[in-house]
Amino acid sequence: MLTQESVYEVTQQDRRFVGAHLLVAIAALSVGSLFGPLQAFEWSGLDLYGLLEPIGLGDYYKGLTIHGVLNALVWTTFFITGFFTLVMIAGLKRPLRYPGLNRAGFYTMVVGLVMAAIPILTGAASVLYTFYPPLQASWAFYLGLTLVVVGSWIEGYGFYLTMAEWRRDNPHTRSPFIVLAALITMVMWQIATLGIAVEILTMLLPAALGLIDGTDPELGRTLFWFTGHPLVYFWLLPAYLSWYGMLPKQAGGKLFSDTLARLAFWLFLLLSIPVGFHHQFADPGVPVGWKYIHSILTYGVAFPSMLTLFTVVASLEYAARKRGGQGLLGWIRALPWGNPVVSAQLLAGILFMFGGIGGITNASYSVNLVIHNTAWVPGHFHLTVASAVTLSFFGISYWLIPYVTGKPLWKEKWATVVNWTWFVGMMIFSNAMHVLGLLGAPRRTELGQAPYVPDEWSGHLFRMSVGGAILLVGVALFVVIAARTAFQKERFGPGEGVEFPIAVSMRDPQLTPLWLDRFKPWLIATVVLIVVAYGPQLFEQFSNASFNSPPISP
Ligand code: HAS
Ligand code: CU
Repeated sequence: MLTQESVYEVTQQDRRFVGAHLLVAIAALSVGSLFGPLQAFEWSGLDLYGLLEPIGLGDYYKGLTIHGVLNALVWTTFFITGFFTLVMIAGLKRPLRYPGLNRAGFYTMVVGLVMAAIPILTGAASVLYTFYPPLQASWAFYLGLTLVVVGSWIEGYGFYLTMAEWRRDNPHTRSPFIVLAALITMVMWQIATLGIAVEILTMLLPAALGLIDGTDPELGRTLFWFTGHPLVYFWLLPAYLSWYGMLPKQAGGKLFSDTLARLAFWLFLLLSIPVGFHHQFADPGVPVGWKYIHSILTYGVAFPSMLTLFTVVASLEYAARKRGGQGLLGWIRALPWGNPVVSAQLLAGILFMFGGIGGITNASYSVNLVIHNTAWVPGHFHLTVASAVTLSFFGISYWLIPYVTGKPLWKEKWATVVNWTWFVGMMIFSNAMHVLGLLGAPRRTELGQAPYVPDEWSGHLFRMSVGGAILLVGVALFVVIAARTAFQKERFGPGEGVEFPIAVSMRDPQLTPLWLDRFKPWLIATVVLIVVAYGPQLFEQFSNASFNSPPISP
């Protein structure tokens, strides 16, 4: 039966709206990525910051802030909200319920970005992407970040209202997996960001405006990591959405289990937030019992990633065997490696296996004390946010940009080169950083001129800068491909174009249990678990809060 819904065509206006998100995201990535290699070079003794002195960008911490904020926060948030907008429209086969609301959300994010960028560029916010108090930035930085978050909330409300209307029209149908995945991610994000909302509104902004004399660094860190850990799943889950809901189709197969895919996303809603103390194992102000509880829960939140490893690899194996692949592992060669959309996600997944092992290592209280605040940690997060997430987003871009612009991907072969360049560069870079961390090299430090650098480090420091240089080549090529694709004259001819990829599940999703398609039980459990795992400590830290740490403006 051909209903009106099944022939819904995404409008030009919606495509342009999604494209606007991608434009900001990729612009942020291209500026932010310039500052990454500069740090790697500085560490290996080649200080290029001097060259940037005349344009006011010669400061290490300013550069590190630009890199962290633009790459970790802006590239991701704008890409994700844009990608999800299309997932909602194409997944539900209907327009947004209130497009004006989503536009208001997007413009709020843009205003916030500009507001935060000015103090960063003028050196009034060199406080890194974690902006730990008592470091003090300009009020505009905090207000700008707040607006970016509020804008993303507004876009989320637009998604919920669109879903509510679909649900009214389809009371007995299971929601499409990709739509459910996007909504769970947004709900998780909206609960998670309450932490930094409270931190900024009660402490950082009033201190920046001179309304209070100081901050409470311990409470600040607790509130930050309430948001900071789930933030990493806000980045990861859109990549998982693609690995489960799109990659099997792109690889020529089907999703192995719709049920397991949904279960993984619900477990992320449940477990992403009450684990933040694993970033504070070394903080004296948090009692050890609470650290222990969060450590156990961290092993819990690794579980849905293991489910993902199983389900996605099973889907890929099915696809590969359908394409004639054989053998215990030989089938891997039969995957469509020549398709850059696919190879980006496969390579991202392989890098994430190492990133995941590192994460599980970090989560151990005793091992964490060895690697905390060392180069190991940036080694870990470059395998996760800069690989699993960023390389997957590259792969998604290779079909998404053609989809929204109506123009074919510029030089498809070069996109494959980008993927392998990123993979090789990241292998070298992250391995060097992990080793340096084990040798005791501190993170967030200018090492180039440090008197204590032992000779033992120098080979790894050199490898790190070689990896960084390779990564710079990779990202530059990606930006060129994205820009040439979007701004070329050539368009798809009649009958050509990109299809919106939706993987079919091996089993009819209608057979998936209803409790895996309803928010209520999961939301209740999520709130209860947060109250149990965070409530007493938050109460305690608020009761004992003393805003007497004088602000330090770097
Ligand atoms: Fe982490 C620190 C623990 C995952 C990001 N993490 C960080 C920081 C960042 C970050 C940014 O417990 C530093 C923050 C700062 O500035 O201080 N992390 C974990 C654990 C996981 C984990 C247990 N992290 C991530 C992800 C991130 C991310 C994801 C970003 C997106 N992390 C920690 C801890 C710290 C930490 C401590 C504090 C360290 C300290 O002391 O400061 C887990 O979620 C990981 C589970 C993952 C797996 C891997 C499953 C593998 C899959 C691959 C499938 C393969 C495919 C390819 C599809 C178990 C799913 C197949 C290909 C073929 C060819 C067949
Ligand atoms: Cu974490």
